[in-house]
Amino acid sequence: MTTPADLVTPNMPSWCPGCGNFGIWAAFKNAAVKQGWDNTNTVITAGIGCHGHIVNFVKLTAFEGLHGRALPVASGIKMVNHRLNVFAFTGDGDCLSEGGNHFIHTCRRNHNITILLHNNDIYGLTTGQCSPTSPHDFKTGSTPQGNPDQPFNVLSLALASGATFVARGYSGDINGLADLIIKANDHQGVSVVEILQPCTTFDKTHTHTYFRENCYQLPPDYNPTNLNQAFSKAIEVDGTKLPLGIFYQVQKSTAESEFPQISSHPLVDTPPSIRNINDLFKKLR
Ligand SMILES: Cc1ncc(C[n+]2csc(CCOP(=O)(O)OP(=O)(O)O)c2C)c(N)n1
Ligand code: SF4
Repeated sequence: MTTPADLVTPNMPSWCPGCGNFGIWAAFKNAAVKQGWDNTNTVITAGIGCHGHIVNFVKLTAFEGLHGRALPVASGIKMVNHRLNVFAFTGDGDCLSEGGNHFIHTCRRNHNITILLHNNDIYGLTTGQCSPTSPHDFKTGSTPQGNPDQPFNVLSLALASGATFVARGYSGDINGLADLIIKANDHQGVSVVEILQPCTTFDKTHTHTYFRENCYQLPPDYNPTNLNQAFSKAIEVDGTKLPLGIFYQVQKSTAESEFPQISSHPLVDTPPSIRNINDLFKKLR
């Protein structure tokens, strides 16, 4: 059993007032309490950015990797001990700029990890430059005359890369987001949860009011096993409307189940053995 007190650290969040990271933090902790995630069964990783500070505010075993490296660290942990729940907290800059290559291959390989992609359409920590999800023409510190580039669509990129669970939540809907995080973690395979969040300091357009007015839930009769429909919904252009929920979910073999060395038991349970590898080196020379 995990109680809210078990997750408390001595550090107070350093995020700006109203930042969407507060909602993601609350939703994750609620999910952890509900599911009993603690240091015996769960590890979190993060990249560099305001989002990555979350590792300081949740008392779980954590590793904050280099910029863009939240996902390879998470998949490495899962490969070594697949008994653990592994969450990767990453940002739109972290995951899709420096970490873009890792993102597509983590999805393709179907590592059984949960990716929580904080999408605030901007580089928050470095004071508000354009990110790969900043809209075209968006004015930021690095694009005072408007963003000349087109943004990635996170969900269709995840779908095209082979992710087996693709969802979108909103940081201001704490209960809905906690529920989505639990479903993503229950999924066997890679789960991508794009979380829409405002950066209250550097983006005066995508505010909580904007998200509240424009987000809506996918209808109850939506079929998440249909890839074509998932793509259509992901790229849907209906004014500024943004669907939330599970866009796609199918079952496929995970990366961890594909390796005979670890499919039956975690690598950490394999005792180290000393072998003479001189013959092997001679063969390779
Ligand atoms: C290799 C490298 N390049 C650039 C940086 C500078 N840097 C730190 S955080 C960041 C962007 C973070 O944006 P995002 O991932 O969207 O996170 P946010 O701060 O918005 O949560 C950048 C470019 C860095 N730390 N390392
Ligand atoms: S700069 Fe933006 S993303 Fe970073 S803490 Fe402040 S509001 Fe949040």
